[in-house]
Amino acid sequence: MSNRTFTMIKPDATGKGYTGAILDQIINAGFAIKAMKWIKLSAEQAGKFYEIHKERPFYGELVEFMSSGPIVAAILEKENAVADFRTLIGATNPANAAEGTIRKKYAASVGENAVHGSDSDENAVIEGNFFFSGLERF
Ligand code: RTP
Ligand code: MG
Repeated sequence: MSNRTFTMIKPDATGKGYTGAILDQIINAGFAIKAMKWIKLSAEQAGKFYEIHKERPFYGELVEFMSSGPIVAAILEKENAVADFRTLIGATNPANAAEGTIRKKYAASVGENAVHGSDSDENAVIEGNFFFSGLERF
């Protein structure tokens, strides 16, 4: 069990002005920010990040959405980071997300669901390496 995960605040949430509130909730839940950047992905970059989903029916929509506006990408540290962060963000579909979770509070739909959280320790490392060089993290 690793102590790091990777997150993105997605374009729906940055566009609605929720970035500060979401970062606040993440920090208040005990996660330390070990790297962070504000960037806009090209469709090609978003497609590469989500390559694992390329056979899924929503892939095209997902790539278009994730390249539609700025995102915040970050590496987070906490004990049991991957599982605890997924609990903090709630179910993929905000309609099914628990009360108080980030997706319940800030997400509009299953497609535009405010935040990403890595689903395994292995993917947390892969995803963090996609966005950050060794110089940009500690
Ligand atoms: P994420 O990777 O963003 O943290 O979300 P997740 O693990 O909860 O969900 P995942 O199955 O990995 O799906 C990745 C993202 O694809 C979009 N999606 N759209 N239209 C749909 O039915 C659908 N299903 C998934 C969501 O933005 C989801 O977060
Ligand atoms: Mg996922």
